[in-house]
Amino acid sequence: MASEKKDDKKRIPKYEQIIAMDDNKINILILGTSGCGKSTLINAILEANEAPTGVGEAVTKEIKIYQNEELPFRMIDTVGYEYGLFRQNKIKHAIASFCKEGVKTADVEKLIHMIWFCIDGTTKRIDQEVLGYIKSVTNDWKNVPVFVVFTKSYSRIEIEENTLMANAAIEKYNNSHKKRPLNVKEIIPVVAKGYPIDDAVTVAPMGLDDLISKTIAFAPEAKQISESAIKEIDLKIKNAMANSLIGAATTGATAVGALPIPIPDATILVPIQSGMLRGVGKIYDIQDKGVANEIINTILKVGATTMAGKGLLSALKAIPGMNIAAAVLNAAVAGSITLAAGEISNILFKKAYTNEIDLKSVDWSKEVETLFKDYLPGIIEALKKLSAERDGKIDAKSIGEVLAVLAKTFLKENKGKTKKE
Ligand SMILES: Nc1nc2c(ncn2[C@@H]2O[C@H](COP(=O)(O)OP(=O)(O)OP(=O)(O)O)[C@@H](O)[C@H]2O)c(=O)[nH]1
Ligand SMILES: [Mg+2]
Repeated sequence: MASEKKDDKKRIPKYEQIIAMDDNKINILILGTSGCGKSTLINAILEANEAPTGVGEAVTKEIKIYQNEELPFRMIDTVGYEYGLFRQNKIKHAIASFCKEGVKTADVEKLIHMIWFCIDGTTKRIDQEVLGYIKSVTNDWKNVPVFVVFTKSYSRIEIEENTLMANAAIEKYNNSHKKRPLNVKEIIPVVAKGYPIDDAVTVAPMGLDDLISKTIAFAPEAKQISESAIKEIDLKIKNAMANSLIGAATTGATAVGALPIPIPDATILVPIQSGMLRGVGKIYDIQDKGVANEIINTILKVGATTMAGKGLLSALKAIPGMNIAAAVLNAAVAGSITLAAGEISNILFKKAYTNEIDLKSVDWSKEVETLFKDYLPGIIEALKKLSAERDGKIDAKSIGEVLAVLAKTFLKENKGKTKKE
């Protein structure tokens, strides 16, 4: 039982499963500079809902989740942004990885649906740098909706001025970041806690109801936006995992290929390559083992024949340095085929995972062939460049290094998407 549970945790959930786990609460990441009043706001909202105080569950020192039964949303409190590089990076990193964690661990309490970006209403400034901070910590949550919350909105004049200023600052930011603008939906002034002006006058709390009701009204849209972000993040994570597996197998195959042993290379490479391909299949949750095995065998077979048959081997042999030693050529062949095979499995299994293709009915053997023709010349081109840079003095190690860099390039190109032919 215990081991079952452990296995369950290790298994990467499908984004559809994550989305289906919906528990009707939305999660709000609360960001803002230090001392702007984030924690005070959270306390005020919890108390307005007659919740016991101190229900925060510490996730890290930097992040705490607050919730109660009545509220249809969770508030995720973060330590404020500060103008010191060291603290800033630490906080940035903690929040950015928190944002990914929900998808990685299928923890609904950690999926981000929207942001309350708190600004101290008395400071009368919004830095472009701070706006960039919101974007950078939520980099993966594309289009995450933002409510700007002006805390400490003690006076009417400030409220009016702040709203104008916020609109101008956001417009300026979005104009200079057209590709990744901030998706600001509301600007809401609040006073979370009474503010005594003198013995006789205290500014009463205000704006909390407005903030709560607008948040609740926006929840369905926020959920929809986050669903597409979840899918994208999930694919990014899987793509990164697949590529690190492919990179390692490529390096391994290159090294094995360079060994001066009198066994046909293909035989020694099969365990490395099929292990890699099975691993990629597992990452993309390919359930049908029969189909997966068939595809893996096809990839291995087609890889070897394409390399040999399409003039690629002779192209490889023609590269200065490759023909010096059989070991170098073998290393290049082994590494190239492994890398291409890995990338092909990454593309095919990813398409199956996102239901773009049905592995059972699609003519994937043809697709495998096409993909090999796409990938191998590029790989050979990279090796040619390496040889030219080093005046033909190349060895198995440098080949392994070049292929590893190439694997990373493919990772970027495939980033969360399937390659369009
Ligand atoms: N009277 C009054 N004081 C407030 C209000 N909001 C914040 N403050 C005060 O401002 C100070 C900072 O508030 P916090 O809620 O701790 O600020 P924070 O954003 O959580 O700060 P960090 O956790 O450092 O990021 C505290 O002394 C609060 O009492 C408010 O609405 N009314
Ligand atoms: Mg705080």
